[in-house]
Amino acid sequence: MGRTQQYLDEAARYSADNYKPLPVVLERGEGVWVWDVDGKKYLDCLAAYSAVNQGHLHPRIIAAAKAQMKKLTLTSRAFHNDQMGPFLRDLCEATGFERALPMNTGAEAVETAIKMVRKWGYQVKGVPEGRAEIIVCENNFHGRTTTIVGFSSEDQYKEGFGPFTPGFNLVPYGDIEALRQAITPNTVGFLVEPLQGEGGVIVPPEGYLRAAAEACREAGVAFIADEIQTGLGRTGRMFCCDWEDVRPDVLIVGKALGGGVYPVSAAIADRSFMDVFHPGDHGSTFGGNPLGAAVGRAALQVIVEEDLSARSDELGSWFMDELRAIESPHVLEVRGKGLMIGVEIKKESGTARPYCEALQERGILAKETHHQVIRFAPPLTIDRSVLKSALVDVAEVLRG
Ligand code: IF1
Repeated sequence: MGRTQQYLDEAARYSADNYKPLPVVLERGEGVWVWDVDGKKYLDCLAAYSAVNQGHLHPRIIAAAKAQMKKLTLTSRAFHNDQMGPFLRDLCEATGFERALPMNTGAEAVETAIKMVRKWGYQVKGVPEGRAEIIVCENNFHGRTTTIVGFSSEDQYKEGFGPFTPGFNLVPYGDIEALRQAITPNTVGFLVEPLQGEGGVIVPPEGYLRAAAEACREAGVAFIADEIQTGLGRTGRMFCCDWEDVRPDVLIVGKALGGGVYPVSAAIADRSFMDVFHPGDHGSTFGGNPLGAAVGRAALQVIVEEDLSARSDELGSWFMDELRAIESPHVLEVRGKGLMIGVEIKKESGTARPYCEALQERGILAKETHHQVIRFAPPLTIDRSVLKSALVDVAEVLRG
């Protein structure tokens, strides 16, 4: 184990016990590769849960970060800076919306969207003060704040953290009738992942997003797309909603918006929603800071100019076909979109964790989600040749 064990012991001694990482200690990354402290090389098939779509240390993003670090990194929003405006212009142009509110983590952008549609509900839709309802889906994952975990259907995410924020109703994911039934005159929003990541890489039925957006439009309910994990090329389109030509009322982005270098997120909407915010209503110390803005611009440019969505679409569908062709007694289903892929292990074959540990032994880092699913989500810059050679190991592990 060499130096690895030292680091594992130190983390065990000093870190809160809030994760169960694979026993690998990484010290360097480049592109789709990462190296541990003992010099072992791994193919990164998690990409920090889709926060590293552009690959580790993308030269353009690092260069932008280094250049900005020599100038100015943080002013707070008490003053303007010369990076935020250009970043938000690029972000609005890339997404086709009028305005963006920059935050840092995904959860902060989700909270921003919740506050936005509630205030819109009261001030524009006319919902009685304090009565706003937001519909969310079972198996959702939108972050870890107490408001957000309060509407999770995963007991562990809630246990011991109450009391929770009222005004959220759960419906089954993918069930359009259930959504229609759940809408009341006080419903202000429907918050949904266009493809559920943490929930186990759950792809909704074809047409669900379109029908849900239509139901929301008919009822004057904001369709809020959480594209923090599915966005920015991950599923083979710029945004997963693009697969069904759905334009959400509120778009939430994060993770890869920071290019794997810096936390950058945003809630994005037209003025009809965004203009409920007035000076002092909402914000954060780091939101819109010049370093994050410079990094965010470069991160966006890389996704657009290297056409990472097309790579994800082409390589993802090929990789899923190859995974499906593996004759394995343990695989129940291969599913996903683009390079957001889940391989579900049959319960009689145990959980996904041992398969991830076996992959680690072979130099492939993948992570299980919801016990039974191995998630494959490498950086979108990956070459087919690298996926092809990884398939040999994946096939052997799955046939094991
Ligand atoms: C953890 C999960 C993934 C997200 C979506 C909002 C957020 C996330 C769709 C919040 C964050 C991260 C959080 C991290 C592990 C990872 C994760 F397993 F937790 F659910 F990706 F699937 N919306 N997902 O996926 O963004 O505040 O973290 O920046 O909390 O363990 P954040």
